[in-house]
Amino acid sequence: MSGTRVFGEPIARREDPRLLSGHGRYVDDIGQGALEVAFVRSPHAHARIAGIDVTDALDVEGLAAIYTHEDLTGRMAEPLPLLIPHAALTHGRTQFALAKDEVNHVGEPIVMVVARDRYVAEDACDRIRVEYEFLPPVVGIEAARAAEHLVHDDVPGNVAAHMVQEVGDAPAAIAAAPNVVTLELEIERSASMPLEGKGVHARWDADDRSLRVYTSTQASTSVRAAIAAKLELAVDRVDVVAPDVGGGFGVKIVHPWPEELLIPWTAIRLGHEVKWTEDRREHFVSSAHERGQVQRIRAGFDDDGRLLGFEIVLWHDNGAYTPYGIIVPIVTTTQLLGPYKPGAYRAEFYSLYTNTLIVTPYRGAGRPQGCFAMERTMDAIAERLGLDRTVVRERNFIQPDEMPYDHGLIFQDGRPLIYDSGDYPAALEKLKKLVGWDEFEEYRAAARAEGRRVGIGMACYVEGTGVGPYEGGFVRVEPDGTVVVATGLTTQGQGHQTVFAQVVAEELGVPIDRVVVTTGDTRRFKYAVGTFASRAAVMSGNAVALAARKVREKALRVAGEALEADPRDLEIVDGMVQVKGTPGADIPLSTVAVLSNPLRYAFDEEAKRATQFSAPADPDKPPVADDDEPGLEGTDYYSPPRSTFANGMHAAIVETDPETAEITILRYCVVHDCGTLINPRIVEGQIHGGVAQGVGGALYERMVYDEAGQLQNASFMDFLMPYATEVPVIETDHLETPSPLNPLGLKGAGEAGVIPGSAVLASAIEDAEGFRISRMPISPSELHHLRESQPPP
Ligand code: MCN
Repeated sequence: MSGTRVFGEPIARREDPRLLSGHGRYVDDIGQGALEVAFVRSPHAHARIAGIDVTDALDVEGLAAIYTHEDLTGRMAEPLPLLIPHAALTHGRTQFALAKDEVNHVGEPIVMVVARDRYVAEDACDRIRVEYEFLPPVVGIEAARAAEHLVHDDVPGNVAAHMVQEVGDAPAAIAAAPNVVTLELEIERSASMPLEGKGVHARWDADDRSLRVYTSTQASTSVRAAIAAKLELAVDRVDVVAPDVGGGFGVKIVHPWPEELLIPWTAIRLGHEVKWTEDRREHFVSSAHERGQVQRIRAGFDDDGRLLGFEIVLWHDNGAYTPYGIIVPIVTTTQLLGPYKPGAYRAEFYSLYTNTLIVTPYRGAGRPQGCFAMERTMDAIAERLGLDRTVVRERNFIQPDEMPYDHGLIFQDGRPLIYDSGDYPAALEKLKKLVGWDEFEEYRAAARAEGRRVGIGMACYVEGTGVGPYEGGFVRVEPDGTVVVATGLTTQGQGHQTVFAQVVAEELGVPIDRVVVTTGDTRRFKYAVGTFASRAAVMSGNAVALAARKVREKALRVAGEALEADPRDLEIVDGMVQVKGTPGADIPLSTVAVLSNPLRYAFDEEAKRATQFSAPADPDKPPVADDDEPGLEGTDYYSPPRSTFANGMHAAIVETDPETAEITILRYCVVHDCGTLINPRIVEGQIHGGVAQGVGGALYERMVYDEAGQLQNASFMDFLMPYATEVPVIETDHLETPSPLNPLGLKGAGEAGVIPGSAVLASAIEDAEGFRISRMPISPSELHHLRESQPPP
């Protein structure tokens, strides 16, 4: 597409032809001559390592090296860093890159084998004997709470963190309320399944003493900092590149993974390229999970359904270690408030160790659990008072004229929890219209007459997006007219090559097909935070816009000198800098780039001809000020005052089979507000992907551990994900309330679709069945058992 009006247009993703035709370049496509790594990982959930015997593996042909914890030196021998410390995390624990004395979950790496290829490495792994002394495993929240056994000897009660946040006196408000509901809820442990697992490739240049690492990550700059620190190298000597990344969904945030340190460490040691590619079973047992939470809620409300006090205690399963701190339960307890005023509020959580895989934020990151808590409560209040579920919600909404709305709590980023903007009543109206809420009873009656069981449900959410501290953007106009854009955060399928090009094309007034975007490459942009928490649009979107504005300003100044015009009289249209209202008085932006580069000008006859009319004194010297910095380029950073809060509402109509209890989604409607839209098509794609994961989390996906801590469904044969056939057609409507916090008015969109999945489907199934749904996911057989356990009417 050409033309310069591209911001806000639903243009197709520019990266797709390349990716969809198999021309993506992933870590495993890099370094075909590299040595390859396989790991001996713990087959036990909890054990002491009594000995490791590698003798039988040593004569495997093609073996390059075998390493255990004893071989690790310097800071590599220390535990991995704890990324987000928090005062409430009194007992944070991280693992060693290779287990030292003890293993705490199935899949924990113990021995690293490097060989000619992966086959040889795996064969050698098979010959290594690890002697274990078994310890009792702690599996699941109940066992962790009972604390009959401990995951870490020095962590009493298995409690990594205990935290309370409150505003007002919720217990007193609830005690005084005329109506109270209590709920016991559970969301099971699950995980994201990116098409591409993790992968790392490292090359050490001994002459240059520099390291180049390719890794499938969401945060290449963090990986770079971690490698430099752990391997005791100057940051300047390390480059980390995230090439094409086949999905991340949060699981690739943790930096560094053991493998992200071990592969570069080995490459330096062996003086050879080394790589490792995670296989699917490794992804199941040694990447990261999330979701698992048990919640107890009490809510007090008046006779109109308005909340007077809300109290939640939750137990969060954080797995064996806490590399990512307690971010997930903090997100749950600060974002479950949704679009509502809760009255007095008290949230308390326990983050518990179990002998299962670690937890890192998975798309939604604690919000699906929070949304489930609040939205189940809203439905329970409606049921208790015999009110329509939309009416109860509406009565509790924060109103548009109450924005900005300060909850009096501290958000996950340590700043006050203040909603910046949103119009929840308008969104609800749109949703009711879209799904036909008011006509549903008619539809239900007709369905009932045919012996069908149908239900409608809804759920709302508010999502803090665009967390800081900063993100940067670089923009340069090349002498051939190409506009090079770089930002340091990474891309895993969000369409950043398209949206950042849209932003810059719009700001600079150039055709979008002249704009080329690079992300996630520390060679191109050094300082960045990463792609998570739906922050790229807000952070890098605004950063590249600010950088482009700098470039535009300079372009107008330089062109003004060349055209002998006041920059204020100039505009850039379709790549031409022109004097407003004076046809013919123009100069291509590419020529302005040449003028900004005196050396290049000296060799550019065309540029000289183009600027002849300004009669330069020296024909080899561009007609621009001597003291201007060379180059038509600019760098800028965007740092938000605080997070911006996107919001949305989903409604679903389901049918449950009266005999088989099969659950079918008949309709799925979304109203979403992420402020100004850069690209509505991409946002809808993001919502669709999120809804698919929300449907998965509500009806299919869970991690099934047995009592010994063995993951029973660690393959795609047993871990059920929705196919396209199970994902409903998603009907979407947008509302755009721009954020007042950033120049482009953006809020994030990347996680929205997944957040209300369990809440909305529980609401709809409950409506179809007439009894409370308290635990998700729910399968047909579980629904059947629930039916059987209901008291007779
Ligand atoms: N966008 C827009 N207008 C807005 C807001 C967003 O056009 N007002 C566009 C953005 O420019 C971007 C996309 O929508 O192209 C998502 O934007 P944003 O909300 O900023 O989210 P991020 O780009 O930071 O992506 C992170 C987010 C998260 S946290 C997870 S998890 C997730 C997700 O994105 N993982 C994904 N979407 C994913 N999509 C794919 N294909 N793969 C993943 O791993």
